[in-house]
Amino acid sequence: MSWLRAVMSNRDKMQSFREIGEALLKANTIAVLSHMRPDGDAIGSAVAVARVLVELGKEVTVLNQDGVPGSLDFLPGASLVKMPSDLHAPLEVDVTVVLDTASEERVGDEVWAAFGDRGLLINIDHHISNPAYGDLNYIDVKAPATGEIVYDLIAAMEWPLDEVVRNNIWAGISTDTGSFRYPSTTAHTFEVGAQLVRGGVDVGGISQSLYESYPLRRIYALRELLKELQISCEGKVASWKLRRSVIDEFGLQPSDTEGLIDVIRSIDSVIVAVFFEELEDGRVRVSARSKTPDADVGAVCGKFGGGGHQLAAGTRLSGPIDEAAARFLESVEQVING
Ligand SMILES: [Mn+2]
Repeated sequence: MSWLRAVMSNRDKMQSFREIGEALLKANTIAVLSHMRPDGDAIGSAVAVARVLVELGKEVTVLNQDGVPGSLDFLPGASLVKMPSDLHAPLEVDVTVVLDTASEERVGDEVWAAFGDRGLLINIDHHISNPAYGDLNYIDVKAPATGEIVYDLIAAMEWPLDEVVRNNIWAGISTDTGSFRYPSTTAHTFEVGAQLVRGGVDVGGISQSLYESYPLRRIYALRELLKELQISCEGKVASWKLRRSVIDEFGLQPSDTEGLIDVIRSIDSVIVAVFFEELEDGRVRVSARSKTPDADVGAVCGKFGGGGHQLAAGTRLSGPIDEAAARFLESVEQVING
């Protein structure tokens, strides 16, 4: 299995927190990156790392191809995150840290094109499909969020954990664990959470901003999606399609539909939930969620050139959306039927 090989080789190539920490301390200029269409963990871990490095006296540039989505711009320090178009000169740094990003491609071409010199590449992540593309790598596939790894790095180095850092790490862990609910959540996750809360985290405020502050258009999108609900494989597979017409009608932003897949994943008989989204270029973005490692959606997405974890993965397919969905669902049903 390719992901297993990737994990084995990851282990060979893994560095310690100390080695990564020392490399960061030696640098003067540092770029901090995370994946395109960023989620709470991508933004939270990038802002947390950037903030610590600023406090250590480093000159830090945080870049994201799509910038901070509106749903996350309440996070303290979110304004640190720039888009490639905000830069006026090629970026030349001693070290580039890539967080929460399974492959170099997921950073995005526009970000890489902004560099004159990216220096030493440090790759910190928790995706099982990560091939350890950095010069230095820390990949912990058991960590439920990159934010948790960032916490452990900061703790190991005894770096300052100020309010901005604490709140951003909390947001990353909270979003990637479904509010400390997913099976990837460990005792250590709660210990990290406890330390963060002890230091001071606005638990209620962040939860409200993350989970109870949706724009109305998200609910309109949900109404349209419910009309598209498709149940197959004797109730074990649920899927829906977000069509371009709906995206245009309600002016949906990519982050508006983040997490809506959980609505169909929560159906009792469902093992695998799949979300198909028609992209502007006619391609189809696929997000898949599984309730059991036996129905490995990471492997299914891998077959289609994507990646992720056993329980959460994604890929992109060529359109049209109905044909793409049929092709993908056939593979899902094969995995479920063994
Ligand atoms: Mn993550």
